Amino acid sequence: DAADTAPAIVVGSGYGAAVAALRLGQAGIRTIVLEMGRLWNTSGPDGKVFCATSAPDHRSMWFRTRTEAPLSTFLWLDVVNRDISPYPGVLDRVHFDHMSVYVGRGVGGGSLVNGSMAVTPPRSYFAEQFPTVDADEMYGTYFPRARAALGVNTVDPAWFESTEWYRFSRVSRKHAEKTGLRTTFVPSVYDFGHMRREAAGTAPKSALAGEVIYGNNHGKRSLDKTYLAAALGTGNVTIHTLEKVRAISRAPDGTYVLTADRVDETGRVVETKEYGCAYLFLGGGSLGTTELLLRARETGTLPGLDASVGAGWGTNGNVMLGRANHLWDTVGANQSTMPVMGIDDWANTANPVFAEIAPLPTGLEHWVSLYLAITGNPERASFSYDTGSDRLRLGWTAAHSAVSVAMAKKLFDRINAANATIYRYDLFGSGNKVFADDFTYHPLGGCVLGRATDHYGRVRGYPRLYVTDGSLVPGSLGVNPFVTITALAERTMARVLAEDTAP
Ligand code: FAE
Repeated sequence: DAADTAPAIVVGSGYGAAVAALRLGQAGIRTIVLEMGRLWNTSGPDGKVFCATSAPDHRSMWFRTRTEAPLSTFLWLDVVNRDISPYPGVLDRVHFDHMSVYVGRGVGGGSLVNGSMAVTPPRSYFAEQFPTVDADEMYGTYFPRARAALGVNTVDPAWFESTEWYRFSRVSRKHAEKTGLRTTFVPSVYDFGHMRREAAGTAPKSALAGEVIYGNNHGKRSLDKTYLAAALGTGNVTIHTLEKVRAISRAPDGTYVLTADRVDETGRVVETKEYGCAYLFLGGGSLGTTELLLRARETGTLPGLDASVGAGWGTNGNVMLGRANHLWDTVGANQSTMPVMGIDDWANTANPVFAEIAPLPTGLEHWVSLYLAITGNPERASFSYDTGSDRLRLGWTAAHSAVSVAMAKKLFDRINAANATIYRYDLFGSGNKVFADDFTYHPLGGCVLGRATDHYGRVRGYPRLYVTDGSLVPGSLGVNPFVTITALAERTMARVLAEDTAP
């Protein structure tokens, strides 16, 4: 078969990939996007695109026979997970030896499953993580550009104070204030206008119906509705779904050659395709992009890749935990799935933590305050490529996670002491686990900016090969990552289109 060729190819369709696709399309460059997940635009038997979180079916997870939700138990009962039939579902949990990584699968990548929190990092910490990036330019141009294109909005404070749907946040705020800690509102890409209509009963419920990790049927401005819709609107971008790029090599003329497996809905490979392009943009996310480049280096198809490919990976210090409230501190049976508030103790340089006040929508009062803590864990790990199994191994250890736990514990011990409360022991499996330190929502690094690439995401040693996603971030951001990933991709694309594609 003749290879399918285009001037530009983008691997993946998450944040970094979507920015690349839009800006290439606008520049008049014909672009093919290759995404291993499906397009989420058709209704299932229940009339909905995505399944309910409380009754997950085949659509929930990526080729599984049982769901693997982050909170596995409640009152120690395995009431959360369900048997399902294998299917290219929207949420994947990728297991390494001591760390599991949740990622979105489908057109839109992580935007389909995430909590919509659209946070810009504190400038001083951004500058620390990216010493060679012009912070003036980021905060003056690229962060605002990213927020506008993503459709970031904020909850109306008056509505927040009055609605039952955010009682859980107000209770946690009260406890933080009693501890002498600062809380802050967190912007979102969930449409708060829609959410208020949900609450009023005039729009179909999504955030107020428990929907989030297996997709939102309404209200969320995921990438398929923002960047990717605009990319398709240029007429220059085509998206191929259920195609997983397996290998990258370079032809003698310097163009890139990709091998992609197309799977059907049972996961069977039905076709192996070849693609060719002059410009190749990798947006498969921290795991996806790192895997492609490590395999290319180790199998010798791109042997000149930098030795740092695979290094500089971290979890953004993620730890999840629950606190048990007093009987009078009810958190409400009704909880919006979209977090809008965080406890911000990042300025505490001895123990920086930014803790998202997370919902636990069960439809019942349970007195649990749940948090996703982002800790300033300085530990980093590397990926290696295992030739025998053709898989990545990750050097992250339990000792690395223990650093995140110690930081979260320091903060929440203070909160518990100030409020005479205790932790919940029943949420993360049978072992009375308090701190869920074995998974992350925020995989970052693997092809770090300025190390594996130049300071703009151009892969070292390979002209016209670029990284545009979370693998550029050196393991920690201090806040939820997608706004930063989007803004860095905007910066890369502005530079590349100005300098590398000129005739
Ligand atoms: P990503 O969005 O992961 O996209 C990569 C895409 O590439 C995926 O669609 C893959 O299927 C596809 N892909 C990978 N490998 C291949 C291949 N070989 N061939 C073809 N396609 C491939 O990458 N972040 C926030 O800022 N705020 C939040 O509230 C938030 N909540 C989260 C909640 C959950 C449950 C999860 C899982 C994540 C959350 N995140 C949140 C993290 C955020 O979604 C993540 O940082 C970004 O999605 C990463 O963007 P990338 O462009 O790096």
